[in-house]
Amino acid sequence: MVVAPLTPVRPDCIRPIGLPVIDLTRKRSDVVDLIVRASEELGFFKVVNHGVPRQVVANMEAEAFAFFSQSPPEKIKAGPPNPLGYGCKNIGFNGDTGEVEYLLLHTNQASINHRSKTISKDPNKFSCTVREYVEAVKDLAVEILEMVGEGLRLSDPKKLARLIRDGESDSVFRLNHYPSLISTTTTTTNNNGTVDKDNNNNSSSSNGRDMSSQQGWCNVVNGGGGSVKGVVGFGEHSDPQILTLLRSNDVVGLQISLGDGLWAPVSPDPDSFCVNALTNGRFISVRHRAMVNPYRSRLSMVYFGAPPLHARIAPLPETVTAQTPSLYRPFTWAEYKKAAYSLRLSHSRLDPFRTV
Ligand code: GA4
Repeated sequence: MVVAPLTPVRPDCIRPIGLPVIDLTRKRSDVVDLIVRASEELGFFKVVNHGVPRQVVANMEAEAFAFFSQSPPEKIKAGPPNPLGYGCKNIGFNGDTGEVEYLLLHTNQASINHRSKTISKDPNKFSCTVREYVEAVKDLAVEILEMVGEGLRLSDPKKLARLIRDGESDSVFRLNHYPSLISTTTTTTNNNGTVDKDNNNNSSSSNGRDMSSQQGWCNVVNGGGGSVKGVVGFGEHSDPQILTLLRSNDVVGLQISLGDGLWAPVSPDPDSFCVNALTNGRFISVRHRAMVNPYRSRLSMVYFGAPPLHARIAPLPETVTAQTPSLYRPFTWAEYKKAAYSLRLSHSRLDPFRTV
């Protein structure tokens, strides 16, 4: 079933802005202040000097590219995405689509070991690489959440971090591959197992379609100020989890929403991580999307830090005041996740739990 996009993409909607970049080797109290400010003002920031070893990142990237460069029948062995597994073009269960292929894994080690058997010809190497990467980014997520706890002056500043450190945490790890549109023959497989082939020849409409009339296409302003066609790889959404850490190769594509249909491009920096987090409306859970780069394939590796399924989620008492009353009723992570999967990508997932 093909469902029309909920939000039509408006033309010429790109506004470059300076995004906060936080050096984690600075004085801790400064870092805490910067994290709080960025989370309140934008709901998004980058971290550098984060301590995740370059080699760990490089190994993960190599495994990811090795997986995505396989033939469609090989990749399909790791699917279908229910929601874990290999997916192509279909996102979630409610008709969202995008020009992306992905691997979605649970961060639980037993699950990684099990999945690796259908993902790689060397499952031990793949699962070790994922384990090292996930452990390193989880440590970074814990460090950031501890600082969020300090910045929010929580009576127990480590409370948030403990939710994702928990052995039963429902955190997931996602590898997104956005094949380029031009100069190579891009062969992707949709979830029905059929093969889509695009023989690109240096023209953004080389496949004979009028791209501007296609779902998800819009005009974007390129670096030189001219207008080029853009295609959405992963549509506008906010992440349901507590904290997201995204690292991409040096290919532009990620954009964050500034509201009113304006989008700020995030410059790619393979040495940094992009971060977003949320709390009772005090911090913004930034809406974002990923565009396909016409010329180069983009790869993002995304860690989503989540609590255990049974964990009760309620606004932190410290964020609830007479002026800022509780916006949401308490719920378990399992309830929230179920609601999230019943909605479209662009829907507001917290709405079913709103009190005011
Ligand atoms: C967005 C964040 C994560 O990528 C994800 C996504 C999930 C999926 O791709 O299966 C969802 C999406 C994400 C939010 C709403 C639902 C669920 C697709 C979708 C339409 C893995 C997650 O946890 O939520």
